[in-house]
Amino acid sequence: FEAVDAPAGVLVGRRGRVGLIVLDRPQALNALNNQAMDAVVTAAERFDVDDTIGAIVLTGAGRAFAAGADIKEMAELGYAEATGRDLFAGWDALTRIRTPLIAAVNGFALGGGCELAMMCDVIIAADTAKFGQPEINLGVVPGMGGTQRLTRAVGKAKAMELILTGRMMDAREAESAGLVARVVAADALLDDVLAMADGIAEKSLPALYAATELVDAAFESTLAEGVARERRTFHAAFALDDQKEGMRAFIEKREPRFTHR
Ligand code: CO8
Repeated sequence: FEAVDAPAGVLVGRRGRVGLIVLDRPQALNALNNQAMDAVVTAAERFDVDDTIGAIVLTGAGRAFAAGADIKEMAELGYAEATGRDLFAGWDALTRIRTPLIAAVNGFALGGGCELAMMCDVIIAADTAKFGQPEINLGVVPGMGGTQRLTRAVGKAKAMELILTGRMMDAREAESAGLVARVVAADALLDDVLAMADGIAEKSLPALYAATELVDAAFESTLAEGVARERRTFHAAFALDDQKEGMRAFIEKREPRFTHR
C-alpha cells in the first residue's frame, strides 16, 4: 500500500484502484471522536472525486472495527452543546460518497461503529466480529442511524430486541439476519475484502455509481418509482462507452477493458 495521508488516529492508503481507510486507535478500540470523523470523511471524499479510485475499503486496526462514539469525549456534554454542534451529523457525508464503500468488520462494531458499518454499501465480517447497539446501557439511544438502518437491514423484531437489550450479535447471526453480506475467517478478512474491492474497482465507474444509487433508492421510494428509475437508468447506460465495451467483450469471449466513460 502506498500511504496517502496519516491524520491522527486514521491511516489512509491506496493500492491500484482501491482506497483504504483504517481506523487506527486500537488502545481505545477505535472509539470514534471528532478527529476520526473529520479524517475518515475527508479521506473518503478525496477518494470519491479521484476517478482513478473505483472502490474504498474501511476497516479498523486491532480487535475492533469501532467500539462506538468516544464515550470519554461526550460524557459531560450538555444538550445545548450536543445540538448546537449537531453532534455526529458530519458522518452523514459518508452516505453521499458515490464510490462503492466496503466495511471490513474485524471485531467489535458497536454503537456508532455498527452505524458506521451500516453507512457503507457492503459489510463483510470476520468470523470474530460482534455487532450491537449498546447505547441503551449508557442511558441514551443510537444517534447515527442505528434505529433506522438496523431496522431496514434486519427487520423490526430483531432490531427492537438488539436496541432494547443492548446485546451483541456475532457474525453468523448478523449474516443470517441480513446485516452482513459474507463472513470470512478473521486472518483472511483484509485480503478477501481487498480482492473483492479490486474486482469491483475494475468495473465501469458510471455503472457502479448507478448501481449503488439504485439500491439505496429502494429504501426511499415505492416499488413502482424504484423500478421506473431503474429502467431509465438502464436505458441511459447505452450512452456509455463502457456498455459497448462490456457487451462486445462478452461476444468476443474476452475480458472487458472499461474506460469508465
Ligand atoms: N469510547 C471510549 N473509549 C472506549 C470505548 C468507547 N466507545 N470503547 C472502548 N473504549 C476504551 C476503554 O475505555 C478501554 O480504555 P482504557 O484501557 O483506557 O480503560 C479500552 O478502550 C479497551 O476497552 P475495554 O477494556 O473495555 O475492553 P474489553 O475487551 O473489556 O471490552 C467492549 C470491549 C465490550 C467493546 C467494551 O469496551 C465496551 O463495552 N465499549 C463500549 C461500547 C459502547 O457502549 N459503544 C456505544 C458508544 S455510544 C455511541 O456509539 C453513540 C452513537 C451515536 C453516534 C456515534 C457516531 C460516531
